[in-house]
Amino acid sequence: MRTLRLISFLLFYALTTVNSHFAHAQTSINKQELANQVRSEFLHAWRGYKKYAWGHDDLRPLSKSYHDWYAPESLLMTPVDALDTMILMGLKDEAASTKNYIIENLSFDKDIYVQNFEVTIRLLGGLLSCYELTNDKRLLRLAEDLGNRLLPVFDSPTGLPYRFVNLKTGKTRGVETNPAEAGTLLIEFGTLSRLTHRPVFYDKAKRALVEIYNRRSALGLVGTRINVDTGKWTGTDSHISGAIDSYYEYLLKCWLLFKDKDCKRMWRESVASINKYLADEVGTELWYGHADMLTGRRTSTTYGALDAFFPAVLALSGNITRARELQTSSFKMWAQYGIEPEEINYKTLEVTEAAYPLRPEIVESTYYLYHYTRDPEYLRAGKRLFDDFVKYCKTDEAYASLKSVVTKEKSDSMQSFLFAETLKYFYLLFAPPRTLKFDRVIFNTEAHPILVRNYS
Ligand code: DMJ
Repeated sequence: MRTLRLISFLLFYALTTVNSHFAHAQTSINKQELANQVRSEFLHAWRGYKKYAWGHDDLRPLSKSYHDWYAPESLLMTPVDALDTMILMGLKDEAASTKNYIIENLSFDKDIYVQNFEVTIRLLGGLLSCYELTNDKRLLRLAEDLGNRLLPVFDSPTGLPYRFVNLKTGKTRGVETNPAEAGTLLIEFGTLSRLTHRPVFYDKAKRALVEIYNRRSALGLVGTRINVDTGKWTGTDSHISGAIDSYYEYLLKCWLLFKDKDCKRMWRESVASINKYLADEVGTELWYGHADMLTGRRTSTTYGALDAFFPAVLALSGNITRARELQTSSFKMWAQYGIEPEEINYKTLEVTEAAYPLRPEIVESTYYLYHYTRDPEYLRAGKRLFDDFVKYCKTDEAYASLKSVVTKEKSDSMQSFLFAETLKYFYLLFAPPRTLKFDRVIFNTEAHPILVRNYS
């Protein structure tokens, strides 16, 4: 009885915390004004990047210096990731000069080992999206050159990709990978195939996705780590969080983008297993935790900023009810400290990883849910997220990650997905729907929109 009372009290406390943080029942939302505010925050961060880090991968916002992933070389991560957002925001001059800078300065002829997954979602995805938005063939040529240089990753005994490849020599490294890195390539490689009429890109990336799926357990779950040479799992923890997340996203999206029936079947079977073994109903709340892929035994009750992509995927798949329920839980995670931590234990609400690296996923899901439901609740929640985001992460000349959402102490990092994703999804949430026809594109996992075509 005492336990029951305690649970009811905790539930009541949790609900009132979320409700009071996100309660704006009477607040009227001026979408145009909010869209303008997002655009001006984009420019604030972009100016900081240009002033202190121009030509480099990322800005270090506190030390006002820069960071290159493969120093001393730069792959222009921030300009390439930011360009399609500038175009969508109508920042014509900035977009034109950034595009020219990329075309004149971006070269992949470099003796460096790059991480295939990150380079694919940020650079290949960014270049392809900007090619489709501008029709500038030079962007497609850059994308094809990059695609050619990445192809050797797939030359493994299993067809699963190695994690790193040398852009000049084609040598590979990184024999241990995960479903997200192996299975988040087909939107980009598949689009490159369609645009260059070279099936090799589609075929290799699709095989990688299928090879992960083929190794699912009898319960239909995948693990966290897998050996590329042997195809054996080396980590059997199953979840929808980092290292697996976008594998599921691409099963669904590749069905919708390419009308690929294998992807449809793989998505449908996979989501049934996720909902059976990973979903966790706690009182009235819906969460997704961790379980062992072989036994289905619950391994942890954690959920985090990365998991918050899943309401968007559920909504895109047509399951609005479940998407809404899970989004309520994501908002609760955000409300506790007024900004979300990387991970919490949803049973105890204890923060298990306190950082906030400017992640977009909760905003992405808010945008999808608003698109599908037109429920003003999501606009009001989006405004709350945006106000908190500005309040805690803005610096005098840019934006900074948080070391801890509890103390709000900042850290010296501003990843390029701030421009590609976080600010793009905020903008699209408030901007008029004509800014980007939602039904005519599929976003890659870095929020680069790719046109849905009538593929044969
Ligand atoms: C991005 O690079 C992509 O969204 C990826 O799928 C997950 N992590 C970051 C953003 O949080």
